[in-house]
Order: sequence, then structure tokens, then C-alpha cells
Amino acid sequence: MTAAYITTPIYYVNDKPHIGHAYTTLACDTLARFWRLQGKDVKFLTGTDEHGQKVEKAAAAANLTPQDFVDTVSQTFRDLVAKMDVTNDDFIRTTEPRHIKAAQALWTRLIDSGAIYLGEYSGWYAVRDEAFYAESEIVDGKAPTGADVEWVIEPSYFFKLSAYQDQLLAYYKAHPDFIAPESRRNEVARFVEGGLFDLSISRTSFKWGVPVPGDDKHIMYVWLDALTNYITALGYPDEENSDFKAFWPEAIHVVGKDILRFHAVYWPAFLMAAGLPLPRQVFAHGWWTNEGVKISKSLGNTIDPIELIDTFGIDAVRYFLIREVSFGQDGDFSRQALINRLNSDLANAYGNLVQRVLSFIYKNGDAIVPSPGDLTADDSAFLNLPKQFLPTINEMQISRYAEGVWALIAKANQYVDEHKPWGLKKTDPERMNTVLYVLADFIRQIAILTQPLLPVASAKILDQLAVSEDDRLFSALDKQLLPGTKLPEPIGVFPRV
Ligand code: ME8
Repeated sequence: MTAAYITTPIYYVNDKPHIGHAYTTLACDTLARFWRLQGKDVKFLTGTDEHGQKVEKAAAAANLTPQDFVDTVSQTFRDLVAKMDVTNDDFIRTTEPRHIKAAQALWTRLIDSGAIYLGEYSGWYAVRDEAFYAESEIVDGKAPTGADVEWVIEPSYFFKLSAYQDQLLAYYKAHPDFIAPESRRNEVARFVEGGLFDLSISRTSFKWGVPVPGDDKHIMYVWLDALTNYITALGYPDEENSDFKAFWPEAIHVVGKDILRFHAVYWPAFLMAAGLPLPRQVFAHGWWTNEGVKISKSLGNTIDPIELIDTFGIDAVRYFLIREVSFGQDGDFSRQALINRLNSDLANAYGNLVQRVLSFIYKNGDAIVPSPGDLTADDSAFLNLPKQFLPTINEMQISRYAEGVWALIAKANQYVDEHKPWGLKKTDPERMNTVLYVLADFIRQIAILTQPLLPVASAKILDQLAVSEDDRLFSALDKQLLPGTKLPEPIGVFPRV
């Protein structure tokens, strides 16, 4: 069985979860579900990033010890994952002993390979981004991201990042899919071509972090600590155990575009220095604005995913976020756009199709899967559309996948309009049964395809067609509904908003 390993970034626990966190996690969940339906052995990881100055400050502001603070906030992220029906296999916290052990082991390996030296850092640091900035990057006294910076002078260990420029560029060239989408790859390559500075990877001016092995005046730079989570969860430093063996380097790291540099430059350089293979891909998604405005805590326009789910239901929120923007591009969140999509795509297009066909079968067809007569060439061609569609999918293009499935739903509604099964009841009941059978089996296939996008609704529709749990993988598109199967009473799946 092919293995697939998908990861979300681990989220800072300085504040409560917002729509950006929900989006990354739902996108990864969609991919994880998609691969499982392909029959792959999937490991899906998410979790929280709990060290660093930003979190330490947030704890102080809340009058809590860092540990009490991170325990509380991490739980809110775990609750969100549960609320969103996310199918992660693990939830990692960087304060866990397994992670501290892994981060220290990686550090030791970097020391052993000669990639780390002790020096002194003097330069700009932005706590909000947990990032160092060169003088040339400072704009009007701020980081290029707009974050406040402070001047830091302290003893520090450095990672010889500058030594990896050529290797990184050669790697990007040899592995054109390593960074996606393509425009992002070019951006990263240009950054690396511009020259790399050695990276400060330890801090001494505060304590909330993983102690540097052998020199506990230093704690590890939060990004070196955090990036290691992706291998901690596979059991690193034990490289012989089955998870590390099975899933590394089959990793796809999905990240926001703002943290691409850490994943596509620093992380591969650390791994190269440690002599470990690089992940399969780093995929950067875009950023959401709220009604056209940049989302920020100071503007007070953050979007609470819990409130959205309570109002519209998880399937609806999930569908909107995945469908509304092309995966990799920026997008705008608007409540009206969400409502419009729910009404047009879910209630009207998909919901009506299912409701019309299944209630008609229930009321006029003895609540059993109808027995078809001979299929016309048109019927067969129509029934083959979903199977033909699936192989055309670029698996990372989840928004296009949704578009493609809804194009099939439109075809089904067209088929209903053309073949008017209800009108055939008196004139040609045999043909009516054939048309209804074709539609029911088409809906079965659609519901298999919509599982990664609408897990709850798709399961209800498949239940209503009495499709067994074993027949819900993509490979079951090739099967057919069995005529005569008893069907339960249909229930509405997508309420109008
Ligand atoms: O960066 N739209 O954590 P984080 C879309 N701990 N995505 C958004 C967004 C928005 N408006 N705002 C934030 C960190 N995000 C690190 C990661 S991984 C080893 C360590 C996304 O909690 C953002 O792009 O600040 C990022 O991918 C994610 O939320 C986590 O952000």
C-alpha cells in the first residue's frame, strides 16, 4: 500500500484558533480523506507550537505560568479539531517529552555533522513572527511583515545556513515539485539565490524552550524546535521504527504562504545537514481576508470558526473554504458568499437532485433500488462520467476537484430535465425504472466523490442508498447498486439558509 504523510503547521498557542487555522487543517483533512479513499495508508498530523518568546509573553499577560497557559490554549486547538470532525492520527505538542527528546537528538546530530558553531547574535528580531531580520529587510523600523522588531545582542549558536545555498538550489531544480505552487517555488529560489546568512538557532535571554544539549544557558530557537515536530511524530530519533520507515520522507507539509521560507529553506537545510531525506513537498496556501480587509487581532476582525460551525454546520463551512478559493491562492471570506454557495451548490444543485430522485423512488418505486431495462448509449456514457473524471484530478488541487464534482452534479440535473422520469410513470414505467436506476447509481458515485468535501452529508446519502461501508472507496465507483435493495426513507441533507 502506498504511504502518504500529511501535516498542518503546528499552531502557536498565544491566542485562540481563528479561520486561518481552521482552513489549513480542513484542507489537510480533505487531502487525507481523499488519499484514504484511494486506498493509501495515510498518516495525518496536526498539533501545537508551544515554546518561544511570543508564547511566554502571552502567558505572562494572562498571569499564568507558561505550562498552565499552553495546557489551556492547546486544548482549545484540540477541541477545534474534534469539532471539525478532522481525521488526524496524532496531535503533537512541542512541550511533550517525546518532542523534546527528538529536538535534542536532531540538535546533537547537527553538532556532530559540524553544522553548528557558537557565536554572538546582534540584529533584529520580531517576536510576533519569531523571526530574525537582516538590516536590509527593515522597512520604516518594522519587519517586512509589519511586525515590531527589537534589537537583540546575545550569545548564540548558529547554523551554517550559508553553506547550503548551492545544495538547496540544486535540490529545487532536481525536484520541481518540492515547493508548490510553482510561483512560490520561484519566489523561494530567488530568495536563496540572493544569498543566505547563517541562522541564529539559540536564545539566552528567556527560558521557555527546549534546552540546548550540553549548554542549558541556551534554549533552542523556536523554529528549529517546531520544525522537528514532523519527525517527532514518526518516532524520531528511532529511525528503525515502523512509522519513520513507512512515512518518512513521504511527507507533504501544507503551510500558509507566510511561513514558506521556514519550511522550504531552513527545514531542508537542517535535514541535509543531519543527513536525513527531505520531505516530498511543501505546499503553500494563500491567506484569507475578511470582507476584503486583512484579518488582524488589532482590527478586531478575526473570524471564529466555532461560531461559523455552530451556525452553518461543519460540512457547509468546509465546503465553502475549500471551494471558494483555488488552493494556493488568497481568498476573501464573506458571509453572504458563504450563504450563496450553500444555497446554490449544496441546497439547490446537490440537495435537490438527491431529494427529488430518492423521494420519487421511495414513494413511487416501492422504496427499493429500481430494476433497469436496457441502458441506452447515452445512459452508459452518463454513468461513466465520474470514473472518467477521477483520474484527471491533480490531487493537490482540492478546489478544482470540488468544481469538477459540481460539474457532474450539473450534468445529473440536466439528465433529470432531459429524461423526466416523473413524466414516464404513466407512459413508460419500464423506461422510468431505467432512468431512476441510472440516476440513483450516479448519485451513489457522486456521494463517494463528495466524501472528502462533505463527509457528514455524503455518509447520509450513501446510507440512504444502502451502500455498505466497504463499498465507499473510490475503487467502488466501478460497482453498481443492486436492483431490489430496500432503501430507507430519504431525509433532507442540505437545509437552505
Ligand atoms: O506560524 N488566512 O503558527 P501560527 C490563511 N507556529 N491562513 C492563515 C491566516 C489567514 N488569514 N492567518 C494565519 C505558525 N494563517 C508556526 C508554525 S510549523 C513547524 C510552525 C495560517 O499559529 C498561517 O499561514 O501563527 C499558518 O500556516 C498557520 O495559520 C499557523 O499560524
